[in-house]
Amino acid sequence: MTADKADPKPLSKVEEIKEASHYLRGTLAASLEDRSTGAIADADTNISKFHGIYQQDHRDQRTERKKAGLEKAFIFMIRIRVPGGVCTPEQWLKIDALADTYGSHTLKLTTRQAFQLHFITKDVLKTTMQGINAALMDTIAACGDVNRNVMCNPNPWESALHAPVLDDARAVSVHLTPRTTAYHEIWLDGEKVGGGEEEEPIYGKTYLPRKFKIGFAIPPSNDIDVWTQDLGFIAIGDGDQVAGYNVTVGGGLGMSHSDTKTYPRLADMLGFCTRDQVVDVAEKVLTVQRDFGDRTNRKHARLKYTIEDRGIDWFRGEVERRLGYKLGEPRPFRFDDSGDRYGWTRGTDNRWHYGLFIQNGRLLDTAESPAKTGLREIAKIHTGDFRLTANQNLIIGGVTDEQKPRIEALLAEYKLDADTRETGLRLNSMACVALPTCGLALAESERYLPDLVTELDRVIEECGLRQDAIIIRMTGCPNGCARPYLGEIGLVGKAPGKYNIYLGAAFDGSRLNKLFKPSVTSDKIVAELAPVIRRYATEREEGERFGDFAIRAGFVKPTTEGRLFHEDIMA
Ligand code: SRM
Ligand code: SF4
Repeated sequence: MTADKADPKPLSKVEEIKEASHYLRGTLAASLEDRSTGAIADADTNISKFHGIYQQDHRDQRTERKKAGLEKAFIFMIRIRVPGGVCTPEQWLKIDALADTYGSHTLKLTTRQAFQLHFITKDVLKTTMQGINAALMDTIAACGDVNRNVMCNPNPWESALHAPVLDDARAVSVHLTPRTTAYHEIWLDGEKVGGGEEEEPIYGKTYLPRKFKIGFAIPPSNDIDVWTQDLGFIAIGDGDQVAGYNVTVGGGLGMSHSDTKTYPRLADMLGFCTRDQVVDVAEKVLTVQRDFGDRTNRKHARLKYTIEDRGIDWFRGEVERRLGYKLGEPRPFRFDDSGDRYGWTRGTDNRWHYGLFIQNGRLLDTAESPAKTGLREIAKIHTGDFRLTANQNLIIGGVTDEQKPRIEALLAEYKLDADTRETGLRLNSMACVALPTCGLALAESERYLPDLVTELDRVIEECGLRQDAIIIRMTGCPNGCARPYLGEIGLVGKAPGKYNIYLGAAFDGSRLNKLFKPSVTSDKIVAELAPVIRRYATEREEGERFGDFAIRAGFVKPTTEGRLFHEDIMA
C-alpha cells in the first residue's frame, strides 16, 4: 500500500514509524513507565496520536524553563471522540470530573464535536484514559492518520431526520474504527495479542497517508461545514424519512504560509447513495485514498490533493469500480447557514432543546459565569442528551415539558444564557486553541478573539448591527482548525501579534474567503475592518450578508472555484 508504485520518492518518516509500530503499539507502554522525563519517546509521539493523545508543552513557560536549564513542561492533550457530538448526562459528569481531577479544570468543546482535556501530565495519563473508558467513551482514532470523529448536524428542530442520520454517522464511525487491540492493551491493561499478528482489514499496517474527516449535514443547516470534509454526506429528506445522501469528497483547509503548493479546498460532488450504501461508500472512498494518497510528502497527503492531481472523474471511477455499482445523480438541496441556533426550540418529537453559546468552546468557571459548574448541575438532573455542535457550542437536547422550568432556572442562575446578551458577531465567532498548548501556534487565538470581538462590537453597536449574524473566525496558524477560510471575516496568525485578514466567505459555507490585508498587527485590525463594517451598515441590500457585501463592494474579489490558489491567500 505505497502511495504510487511508480513514485521514486522515499516514504515520509511517519510511514516508517507506523510500519514499525506493530499496529500502533510502538514503545508507548515503556514510555509511560519511564519516570526520568515528563515526555514520551519521539517516535511514540506519532503513535500516541492514533490513541487520541498529543504530547505538548506549556508554551508560556518555555523561555523561563530553558533559562533555568529545565526540560520543557510536558503536558498531554486527550481528545475524546463523540460521534455526531451526542453524549449522555452521565458521560458529561464523568468527563467533567476528569477535567477537574487530572486536567486544567476546563473542558474544550472542539470544532469537530469532540471533547479535549488539556494539561494532563504523564503520570496520570493512563488513569485519565481509564476514567474515559469508564464513561463508556474512547479516544481511539480521535487523532492520527485514520478516520477522525465523524460529525453530524445536531439538528434538534428536525428530529425525525436527525435520529436516522445520527445512526448512519455512528455506523460509519464504528466501521472505520481501527481494529488494533493495542489501545486496550496499553491503556486498559487488556490482554496482549501476540506479536502484532492481528489485521486491520480496512487500513492495513500503515493506516492512511494522513488524517481523514467525515461529516453528515442535514440541510438547511451546514453547521458541520460539509464542503471542508474529506468525505461529506448531505442528507436528502423525503418527508420524515431519509432518502439517502449526496456524497462530497476532497475538502480540506490546512495550508502552510511558506509552501505555495498547499491550499484550502472545498469538496467536489461525487454522487448520491442510499442509506444502505453509506457505510460501503465511506469505506471505498477511504480505501482509494489509502492506496493513492501521497505517502512521501505529508503536506501533500490529504485526499484534496489526490483529487486535485488525478481529477474527480478518475476518483469517481475508482470508487465505483470498488463499489461494483454506480452512484446516483446528486439530488437538489439548499443550505441556509453554517451557524448555530440559540435558545429554546421545540423538535418534531415535542421535546425541547436549548442552544447554548460557549465562547470558543472553552467551558470553565469565571467570576461572571460559573458555566462549567452550571452545566454540571444541569447534567445531574437532565434526562435527555447533550449535543456538541460543530461551532464549539452545546445543545441541551431532549428536555421534557416538566423539566424545562428547572433547566431554565439553572441556565439563569449560572448565567448560561449569554445568547440573550451577546451581539450577532460574538455569537458567530470561533477561535482555535492556539497558545499556550498548541505546538504549532504562531499567534494567539482563543485567548485573543474575545477581546478583539469586544473592540469590534463597539463599531457593530454604533452601526446598529447588534442583531446581525456575521461569521468571524480566528486561528493561531494557517492549519485552519477553526475553519477560518469560511469566516465572513477570517483572521489567521502569521507571527506573534500579526494576522492575515480574509473577507468574503459565504454565510452558508459554500465559498471560501480571500486575502484582504496581510500581516496586520493586532492594534490595527479594528481600523482595517471598521470601514468595511460601516459601509455594510449603510450600503447593504435587503438581506445581503456581510461576506457577499465584501465582494460586491470590491474589498476582495470573489473566489470562483472551490480551491484557492496560494496567491489569493498569501501576500
Ligand atoms: Fe486541528 C493540528 C486543534 C479541528 C486542521 N489541531 C492540530 C493540533 C493537534 C496541533 C498539533 O498537531 O500539534 C491542535 C491541538 C491544539 C490544542 O492544544 O488543543 C489542533 N483542531 C484542533 C481543535 C481542537 C481546534 C478547536 O479549537 O476546536 C479541533 C479539534 C477537532 C476534533 O475534535 O477532532 C481541530 N483541525 C481542525 C479542523 C476543522 C475541522 O476538522 O472541521 C481543521 C481544518 C480542516 C482540515 O483538516 O483540513 C484542522 N489541525 C489541522 C491541521 C492541518 C491539516 C492539513 O491538512 O494541513 C493540523 C496540523 C497537521 O495535521 O499537521 C492540525
Ligand atoms: Fe494550533 Fe494552528 Fe490548529 Fe490553531 S489552527 S489549534 S494554532 S494547529
